[in-house]
Amino acid sequence: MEVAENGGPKLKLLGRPLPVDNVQALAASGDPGEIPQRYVRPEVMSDVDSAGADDIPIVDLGRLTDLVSSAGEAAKLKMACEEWGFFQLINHGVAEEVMQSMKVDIEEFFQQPLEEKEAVAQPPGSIEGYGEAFVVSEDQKLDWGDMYFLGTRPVTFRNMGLWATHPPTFRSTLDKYSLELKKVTDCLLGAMAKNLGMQPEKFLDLFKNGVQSVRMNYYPPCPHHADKVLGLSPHSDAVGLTLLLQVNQVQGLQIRRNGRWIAIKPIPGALIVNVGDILEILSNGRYKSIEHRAIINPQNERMSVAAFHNPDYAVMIGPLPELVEGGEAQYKTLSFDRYASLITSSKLDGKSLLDQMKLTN
Ligand SMILES: O=C(O)CCC(=O)C(=O)O
Repeated sequence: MEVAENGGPKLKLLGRPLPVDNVQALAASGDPGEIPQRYVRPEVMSDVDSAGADDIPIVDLGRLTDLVSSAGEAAKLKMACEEWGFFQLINHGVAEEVMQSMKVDIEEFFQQPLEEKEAVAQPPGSIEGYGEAFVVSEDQKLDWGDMYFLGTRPVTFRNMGLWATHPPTFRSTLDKYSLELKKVTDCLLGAMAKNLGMQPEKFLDLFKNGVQSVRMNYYPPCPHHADKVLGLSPHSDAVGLTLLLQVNQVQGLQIRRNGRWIAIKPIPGALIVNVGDILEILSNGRYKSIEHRAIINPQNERMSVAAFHNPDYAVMIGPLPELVEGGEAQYKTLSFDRYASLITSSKLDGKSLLDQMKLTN
């Protein structure tokens, strides 16, 4: 286990990016009619399904935790995790002020001049801080977006030198937001455990001291070539559970379903939840971690905040014995360290990490 500057165990870093141009600055300064070839992705408009978005499941957390309505809502959650891997979570109980402050502070952070944001730039070889993710080779295609990635929980994992001091409320806002999302995540994990036929406490224990990290995404508009660039390449999340906040009302998230890309239309105030690779593995494939990507709007910037939740680093990443049920394990079992090292040098590339974990290969 690596040790951080503050003495706590060090955040496992997902990818060690090579330095590339800042996309917000590039979009603001370059000739909008011309974009560097490294951003041009001919595949963006293939396999797009313009219908389908309205079918995405909606789960009501208030109903899920209410004795009278919980059975019906749990059935919706089960269907969402087994058949979609994605759902919108309404009535989640996170106070409107907490959500609103997070949105305002992150907008203000990204609006600062580049030099100010670079005060919290990724140190060389680290994904934490402001910069880009998953750039691992000099000739790889690049995403039309910047990000600001921080470890948020447990608090001993925080690298406070990389927590912005402007806007001045940023640190306390992120602290409150991360705590609220951890509570929502625990609630969902408890309900998922019941749906899987497990003791909620046993399942929650796996995640009790797990790391939460937050990725704040900024996607500049691309007036002439929005149909040729991608804000975030197709990937499934290598983590346990992700909760995504749409910062402004510009759409861009798409999920891959039946071979087609379908758009998610965020419900105002909802959180978008997705099952990550680790939950797919722990559940021995009963829950699905789905590929998704972010597309770019020609006129408007877009921002989102993804909060990733992982099990404790001491937990072995593999199918839980009680969920193999005398059948066959579909995935390998690895220590968290070995699992993290599979991720470390791989760029976002469809489901390649899960494919490496599958035993049927
Ligand atoms: O911006 C989005 O909608 C998607 C973000 C995402 O998938 C991520 O940060 O991993």
